[in-house]
Amino acid sequence: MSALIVIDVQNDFCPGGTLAVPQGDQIVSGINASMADAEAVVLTQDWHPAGHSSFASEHKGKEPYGMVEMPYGPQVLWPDHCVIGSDGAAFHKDLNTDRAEMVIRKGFRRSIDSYSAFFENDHSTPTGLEGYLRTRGIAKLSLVGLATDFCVAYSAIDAAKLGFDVTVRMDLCRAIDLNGSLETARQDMVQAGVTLV
Ligand code: VGL
Ligand code: ZN
Repeated sequence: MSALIVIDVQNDFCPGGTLAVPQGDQIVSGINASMADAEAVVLTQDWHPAGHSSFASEHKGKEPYGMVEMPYGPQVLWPDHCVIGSDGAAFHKDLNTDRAEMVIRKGFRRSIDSYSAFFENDHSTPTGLEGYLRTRGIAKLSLVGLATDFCVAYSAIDAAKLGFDVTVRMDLCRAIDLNGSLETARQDMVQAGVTLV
């Protein structure tokens, strides 16, 4: 069985949001269309408490898109985004959420970021999505959403490492592209055995 995994199609990642991905809203209608022939649909939602440690505003003298060293490794600092319960954390108004059988929220621990839908950025704290998919007999995943080079790529690579058969629909993703991060993500996904179409 297969599933369509829709990553972080939320207001803050769309034009007008605090961490807007260029053209982030342009994939919404295509994503809705791809739900029609999906066997199962899972949505993910970036979901941070106010004062999350990935926010540049929490680090004196640091600017958004700078770097810090966290106990789990290097971490990009972001503008405040997807704060729990805020309009920015809500799904884009045109995203069809009716087909979603599961919504997985991530990044809700203040001290650790979570790009991947499977593990937090320490690469060991699970979100529970793996167990959900396996217990439903889902082995094949198609990933779409935002942002190609962060949450989509991290999710795709973790899924491939876990043994899922993973395809990323690049036409239904958009990237932040920080210092060549899109090309790096592309190479890392291919290296991990992810199919890019
Ligand atoms: C994301 C940066 C911070 C994403 C989430 O959804 O790609 N990027 N939080
Ligand atoms: Zn985030």
